[in-house]
Amino acid sequence: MSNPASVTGAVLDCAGRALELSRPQVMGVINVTPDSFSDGGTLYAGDALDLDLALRRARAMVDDGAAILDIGGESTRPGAAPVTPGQEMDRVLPLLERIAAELDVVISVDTSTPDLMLEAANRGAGMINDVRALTRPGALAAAAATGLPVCLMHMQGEPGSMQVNPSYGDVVAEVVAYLEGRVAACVENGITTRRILVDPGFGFGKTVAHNMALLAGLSRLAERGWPVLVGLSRKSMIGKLIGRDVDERLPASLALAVMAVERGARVVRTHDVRATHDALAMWSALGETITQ
Ligand code: 7PJ
Repeated sequence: MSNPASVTGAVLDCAGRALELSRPQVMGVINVTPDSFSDGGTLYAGDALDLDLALRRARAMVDDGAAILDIGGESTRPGAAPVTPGQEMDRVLPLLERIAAELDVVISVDTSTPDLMLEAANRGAGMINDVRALTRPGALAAAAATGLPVCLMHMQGEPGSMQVNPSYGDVVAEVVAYLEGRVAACVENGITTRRILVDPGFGFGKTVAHNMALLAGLSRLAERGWPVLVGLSRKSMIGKLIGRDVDERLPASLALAVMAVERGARVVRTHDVRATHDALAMWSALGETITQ
């Protein structure tokens, strides 16, 4: 499990759906929050989530090539209002049920809340994506009980304050060591490495320099053998580096996605599924051409 070849051939069992990781896959972001940073509120009519609109958005992402849809009901944007477990479940579960009933796709739930992990698994989720890497009390046990694959993300600090003064010695080494520790905690709790993905957590308690060092050194994480997921789509590092507003960050996001895949990432989390799918399809096509 510690060489990249094991990732190349990896297939994740996501509640009976096989997720093939021999080529990079696209995870489409669906935020059911009134306040997420790049698309918050776009699925809302006033205070209420427009389920039909959200389902149309989900269907379009599947048609555009998303292998996974990631539904999140908590905004982790610094300064976002905290959400209670009950609110989070009320936001996520109705849409999850509709998608599970109507679309053929792996549904990931972007949550740190143990009760939501369990309930989502009962209603058709195929993956758990936790930006807190199962550190909330009860999260390891809940994720283990679901039997689903889990994505463990690195974050320094907590969302509210993580961007205040992020600091590292060797950021790549520290992120790899942290994720190693979380993988070990998972294994101790009965989550086998075949169910684990890891994510360096771009933008979560990191300066632009930290993010770029992590991207440049991403292969050091990929070499550990766990499938690597990355979220770079529209992130503020792009704004800081080249001065683009959030709705002007697609070209830079595509470049970052390809650079990440080149360094071993196998799942790319994005708001822009069609464009990201096409960019990664070109990457895969070149690989196939070279090996012919
Ligand atoms: C990430 C995420 C990420 C994973 C968010 C945003 C902020 N989950 N959830 N990785 N980002 N695994 O979409 O920009 O980078 S929320």
